[in-house]
Amino acid sequence: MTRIIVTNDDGVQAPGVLALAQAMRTLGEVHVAAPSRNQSATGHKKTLFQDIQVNEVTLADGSTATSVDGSPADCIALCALGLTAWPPDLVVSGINRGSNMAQDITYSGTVTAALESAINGVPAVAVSLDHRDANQVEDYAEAARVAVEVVKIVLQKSIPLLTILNLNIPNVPRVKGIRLTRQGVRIYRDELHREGNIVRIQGPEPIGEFQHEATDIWAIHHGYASLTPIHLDLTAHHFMADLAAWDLMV
Ligand SMILES: [Mn+2]
Repeated sequence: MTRIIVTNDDGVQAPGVLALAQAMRTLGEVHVAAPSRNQSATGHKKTLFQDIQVNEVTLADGSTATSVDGSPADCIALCALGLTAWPPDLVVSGINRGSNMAQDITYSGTVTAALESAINGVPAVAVSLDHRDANQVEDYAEAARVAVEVVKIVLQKSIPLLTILNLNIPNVPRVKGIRLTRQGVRIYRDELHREGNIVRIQGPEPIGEFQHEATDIWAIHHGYASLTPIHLDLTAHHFMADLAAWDLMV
């Protein structure tokens, strides 16, 4: 029996994780272990030297889930340490409310939960639904359908060590198809809002490399699902030769 652990960063009661768990149940046995609260943009946070509360909770469809008062990566780290039966065949993280493309992946709890799984030797897929228009309802059904198609193949193949798949889906009734992409570049337009001693980061949606067809951003903006393999080796291999030419002496 295929075993899948489902997690997210929007919190255990978010609609996206329920949609993902229900979709993954068509492929195997699913255990949901997700943060008790919204942990979006907490990055690869690991809670050390601190107590973490864990509770069994009931989701909207009556199924049970493990609620962890920690980060998305904590959920997976705790599972890997024996909170649940480990290893599963796969960890799937999402469906996130909002895309995780370009540099977003370093902020994303959705992606970093998947990376934590890769650190613990289990292949993982991060799934995010692009959602830029606040007036538009997010539709997790199509994202769940695409996730099932990707996960079906992942369960038959193998992913290299310390590597995950980052899947983004546009908020459309039907995607045009799936594109294999590279991580694009986003330009954030954050602004500092200040009232006395209180500051807040906010601003319009980032802009990005719409013109580069090979990128995740291009695919999403053109109605395609985007699949990017990403890995934990952050070494800038393309800079190694130039750096060597610096003739550093110590
Ligand atoms: Mn999120």
